[in-house]
Amino acid sequence: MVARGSEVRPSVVRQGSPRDARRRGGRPSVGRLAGLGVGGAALLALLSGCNVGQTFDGFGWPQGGISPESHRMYDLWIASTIAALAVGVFVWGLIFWCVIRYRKRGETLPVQTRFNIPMEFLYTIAPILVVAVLFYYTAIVQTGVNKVSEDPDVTVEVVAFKWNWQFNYRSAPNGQPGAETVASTLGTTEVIPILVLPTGRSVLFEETSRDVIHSFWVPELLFKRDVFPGNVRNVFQVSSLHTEGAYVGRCAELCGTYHSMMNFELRVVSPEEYDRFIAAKQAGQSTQDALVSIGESPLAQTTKPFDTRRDVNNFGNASAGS
Ligand SMILES: [Cu+2]
Repeated sequence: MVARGSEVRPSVVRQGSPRDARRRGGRPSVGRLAGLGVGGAALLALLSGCNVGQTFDGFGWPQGGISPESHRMYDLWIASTIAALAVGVFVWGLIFWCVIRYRKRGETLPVQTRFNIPMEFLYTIAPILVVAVLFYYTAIVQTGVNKVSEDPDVTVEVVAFKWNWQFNYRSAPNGQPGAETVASTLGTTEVIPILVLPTGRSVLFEETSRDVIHSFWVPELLFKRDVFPGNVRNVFQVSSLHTEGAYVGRCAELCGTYHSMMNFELRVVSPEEYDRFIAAKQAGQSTQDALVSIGESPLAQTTKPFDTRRDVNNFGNASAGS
């Protein structure tokens, strides 16, 4: 008679086998080592606290960012990565433990375990718990980052077009009485547009596109939002910017030939300098002159205009003119 798989009970499970002796003898098993690894990683994360991101170079993200929202997203990113690593180390441990512990030793089938209810319950519930915890914190951070107030300190209209940007400083958010553009900065082929913003004030970004879908992205904000043409007006807000400096901005949506060169610069200055910059713009100065008037560099520090390589040869001028 041929025995069914679940009925096979090879001799390896007998009491007093050499393996049992090893187990009792205190030599760490592979499973125990895997457990130690997971515990060690968790302990490392706990001990290192906020520095764990710094230790591992932000796990691929710019470290920290320049707004409270970016800090919250950064912390979520680091915590999620640590959770994923812990699960990964645990699973790798299990895999290697199985590979070594149950490697082929002869022609006898190992114990066939089926319908192990506690085990099946565990590997159904555990992933649901992991996803539920990640979802909970993601929902909290996302809601915070998407929060838009009625009365921001600064409102900027971001206008995207192939392949540049215009920034309109508005007196109030769109739709509110008296909302109008008080100053404007336009990027050109020769000049990178510089978006000047103050520290310590909330900033509302209102986005609109002249042609196709673009995406407004400042890596140091750890945030990007698509810019749509037509009636859709995407908005987002940062509650403050805390570090003065020059930060590159990019388009993060493939929008055409020069998409990769569609850059701008975010220049974060003190509130007093910002007020003087806007006043200078309103007095009729160019963006570059207004920047010089507040002691800032007139041209972008983090990127430069792209070479369009459009000259007479590109258009076959010789033949066109004949
Ligand atoms: Cu674009």
